[in-house]
Amino acid sequence: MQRLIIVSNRLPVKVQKSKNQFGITPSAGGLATGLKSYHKSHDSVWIGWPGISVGSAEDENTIKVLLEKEHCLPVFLDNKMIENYYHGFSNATIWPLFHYFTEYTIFRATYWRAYKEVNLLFADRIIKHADKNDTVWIHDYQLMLVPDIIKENRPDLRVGFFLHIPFPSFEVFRILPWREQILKGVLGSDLIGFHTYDYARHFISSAKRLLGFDVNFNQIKLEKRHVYIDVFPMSIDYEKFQRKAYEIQSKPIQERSKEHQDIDRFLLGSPNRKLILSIDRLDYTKGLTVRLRAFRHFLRKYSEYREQVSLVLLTVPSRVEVEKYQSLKREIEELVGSINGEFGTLNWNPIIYFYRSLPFANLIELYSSSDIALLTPLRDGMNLVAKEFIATKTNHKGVLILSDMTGASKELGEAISVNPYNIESVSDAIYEALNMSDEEQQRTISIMQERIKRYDIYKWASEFIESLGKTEKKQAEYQARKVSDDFIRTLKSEFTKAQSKVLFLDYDGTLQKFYDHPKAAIPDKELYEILDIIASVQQTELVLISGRDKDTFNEWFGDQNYTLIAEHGAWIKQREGKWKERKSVHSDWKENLIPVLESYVDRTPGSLIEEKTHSLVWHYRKADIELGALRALELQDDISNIILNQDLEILEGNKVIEIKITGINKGNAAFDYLQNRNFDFIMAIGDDWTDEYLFQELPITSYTIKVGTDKSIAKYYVDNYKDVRELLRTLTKKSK
Ligand code: GDG
Repeated sequence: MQRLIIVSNRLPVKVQKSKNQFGITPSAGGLATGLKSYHKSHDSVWIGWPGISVGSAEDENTIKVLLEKEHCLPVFLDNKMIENYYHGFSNATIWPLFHYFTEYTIFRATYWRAYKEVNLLFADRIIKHADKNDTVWIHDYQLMLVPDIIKENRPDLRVGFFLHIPFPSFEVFRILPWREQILKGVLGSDLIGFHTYDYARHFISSAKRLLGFDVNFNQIKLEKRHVYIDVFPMSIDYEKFQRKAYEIQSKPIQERSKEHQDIDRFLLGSPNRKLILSIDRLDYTKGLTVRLRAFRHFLRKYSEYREQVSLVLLTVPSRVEVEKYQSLKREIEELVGSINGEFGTLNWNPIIYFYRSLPFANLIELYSSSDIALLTPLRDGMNLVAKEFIATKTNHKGVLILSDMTGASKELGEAISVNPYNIESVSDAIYEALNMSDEEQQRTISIMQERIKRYDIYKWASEFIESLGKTEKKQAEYQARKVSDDFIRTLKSEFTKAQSKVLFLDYDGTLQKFYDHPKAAIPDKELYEILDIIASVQQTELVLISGRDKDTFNEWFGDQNYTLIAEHGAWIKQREGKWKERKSVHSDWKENLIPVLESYVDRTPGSLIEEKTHSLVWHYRKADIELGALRALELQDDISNIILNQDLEILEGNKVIEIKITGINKGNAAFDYLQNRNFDFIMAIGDDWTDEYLFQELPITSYTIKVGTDKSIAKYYVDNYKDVRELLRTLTKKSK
């Protein structure tokens, strides 16, 4: 049975030591809750750091046994690793950079080394533990190298990755000195999930620009497989929050907790009292100081609300070892003191400040008693607090003020949306929230509740796992047609047996790799050797069939013993023969088109024009990848009008746009070639879609092979030009 292996930096349970005894308590975190049902039903295991450093093997063993009952497997980290991998690379490099706090980002080689080391440790634990074909779901920014290590060592495992924080724009991501390694690490996955479309498109853009991969909608095309990118906005256990809110509110006042009674007493202290709630981990990304300044501005601007409104500021201790977090705490406390000092009275504190974590029940009491939630992070991957606040509003009364820099703002469009940096607009939003009619509150809360209820944490988890399953089916289709050792053996035996054989081979991308400039793709010694051997086999015709111009082809292969078909079939040179034009044409049409193409070269740095007898080609392989693709579309649109009624057509190749005479393609060139000849072995290999014409025209019994992972009508696939060379070499190798 396929199992699910969940991997995150921290396990869903906490290990603690008291009175020399280890004990475990479940963690109430969203991820742990959401995956609980999977964790139980799929005989799954959760791999992660138990949150405690122990010195002895004996202690480690005790913890291991304790965790086994919870289906958890610990990865033990020593203090040095925690310092450099966790506080260092994860929280002082990736965390600030991915949240756009470049000025807080620390780049240190020791951090990077520890990150690699710990990622290897996690991967090693997974690899050793996983059974064949298990599914592995890796979480978050601490483990971005793990997917690739797993894929390299255990290609049988299905790997999913989810990033819980934002993925920054390419312009920010490119700052990271280890950017390529991080991207490559994550791309080891079959499916990569993000909270929002923006994060997904930033990731895709970085993969395209930094690693040069082609992208088709939400698929990144790696050489050997496709990686799927999708959006799964994480949610909460809606029922759990709502149930607890009902339970708390239905209790008679005298039976409520002491904290809840304190809140009740405070609200009843004055007839129109309102409570604004702010809950976050104490983190600079949450925008706590700007939020406090906005609240101060509100009290100054709308002074009639003094003594009517209090802000409950719950900040949860986080990363207390990091200096930045300590100084932020001091700054917040100074601001709270200064605001309370400026406006407070004997009966009223504008800000009620807590620096601690509250038990779940107290948290729900706060949510359900508050009138407004003021959540204004400067950047936040999602922000689950916003969804939790909405879920507890059982009477449909309450207003959410939400920063438009959070992932949650994409889903909660009915909230009052603010730019957290704009103090004036945040303070006006507080005013607007205080004056919102009951009907409007009811309307907006109900809509948001419906949405969160429908796509709750269980749905989120199951959608991800389901999508991961689907990626496997798509990959399987390609893998099933991949050239295998068995197939090569059959091919070789058919080739040897055959009396009369022909091989149609494309050049660029098939026999040779792509270069920035087409002229640079000169055939190398190894290639000549392979081709010469094939051409020398008795009763064998080798046909190089390419979009290349005839002069270049002639220069490279004119003296060789092969047939050459150039310019997609416009020219043919039989072996030892002369070049013949298959369709003679005038070339006046080029005069009109060259200036158009030149204007594209001027506006697209790195692009260039190539002139062939029957066509004009605009190459953009060296141009900025996104600008090139955009201009390619623009160019096709521009030219389609000019070439109307001119017997011309547009071909879109691999990073090229070619305008050529119609009625000529590799398919009809090969078809003509086969006329009046009798071959009992036909093979064709090609990499781009101009080769599809060729595959299509060949007799059904031919062996057609596609290079790369794109869709094709060819019967078989190989990964790259190196595999093609290897295949050709094997075909002609003498059997021992
Ligand atoms: C990261 C991303 C993304 C808070 N105070 C108490 C308490 N909490 C709970 C809340 C909520 C969770 O902590 C906080 O989640 P957030 O989503 O708001 O923020 P991060 O911790 O920064 O989480 C974030 C998230 O991952 C998930 O992908 O949304 O963007 O930064 O569940 O309820 N829980 C208890 N007492 C408290 O005092 N019991």
